[in-house]
Amino acid sequence: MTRYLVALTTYNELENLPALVDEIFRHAPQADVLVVDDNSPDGTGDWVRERAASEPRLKLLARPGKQGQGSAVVAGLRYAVEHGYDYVVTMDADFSHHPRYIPHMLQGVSEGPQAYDVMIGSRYVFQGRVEGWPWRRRLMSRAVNIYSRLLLRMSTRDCSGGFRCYRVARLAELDFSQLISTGYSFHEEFLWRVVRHGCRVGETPIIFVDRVRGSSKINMREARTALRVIFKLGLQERFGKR
Ligand SMILES: Nc1nc2c(ncn2[C@@H]2O[C@H](COP(=O)(O)OP(=O)(O)OP(=O)(O)O)[C@@H](O)[C@H]2O)c(=O)[nH]1
Ligand SMILES: [Mg+2]
Repeated sequence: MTRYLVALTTYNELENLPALVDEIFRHAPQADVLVVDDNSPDGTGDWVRERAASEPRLKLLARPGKQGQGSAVVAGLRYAVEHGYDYVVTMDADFSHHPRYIPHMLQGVSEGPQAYDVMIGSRYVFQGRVEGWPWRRRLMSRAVNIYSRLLLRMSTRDCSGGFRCYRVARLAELDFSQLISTGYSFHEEFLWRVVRHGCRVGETPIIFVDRVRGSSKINMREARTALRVIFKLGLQERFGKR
């Protein structure tokens, strides 16, 4: 039997998570849902624990404190490898990544001889877009994508989004300990590593909607760190050993 995992990263997402988990099960009833929570002060982890008591498809990976979104995604990917899943979807838990796209993303990595190893829910391909962001945020995201594509020599349109679906057998071939990102540059770095490893990457359009509930966890310090890490990887891309 094919096994699917949807891995969510949460830090204070109690306002979003209950409805999101229901919606994921509505669109992907065959999947398990893993919540990687960093001891959210708002009790997100406690809610998962309670709900998981009556919902065997729901799992909690509780970490002691906030360790960054990137490291939480890695924990979800490792969980998929270690627990024998075939496909894993990673997504934010603030409804910016809508579960209605999951079936199509899974199709992209599982069906036909042309199946991809990685399928990206992409804001920046035809028919994809962002809704609800002020122009400065849009510009920043576009600029970060151009920056990463140039430095890391990647052709993917959306390198910074975290809505992705992976074929777990390919993930199992990778050495996660090589990753240097713990924060937001994880998405660019991991994509760069899977492409270098020879994975086939596809993109399918999504409409990304700014969060309606809860607050953003991104800040200028983390954003600056992300740019620095991508620059460092860019040097490795140009001058480093393969
Ligand atoms: N486990 C864990 N999850 C995190 C951490 N930081 C952010 N997250 C979660 O990762 C997802 C993305 O974070 P957001 O705050 O939405 O960041 P963003 O999407 O880049 O920014 P916005 O568009 O402003 O919402 C959300 O589900 C967060 O709750 C962290 O340190 N640990
Ligand atoms: Mg968000």
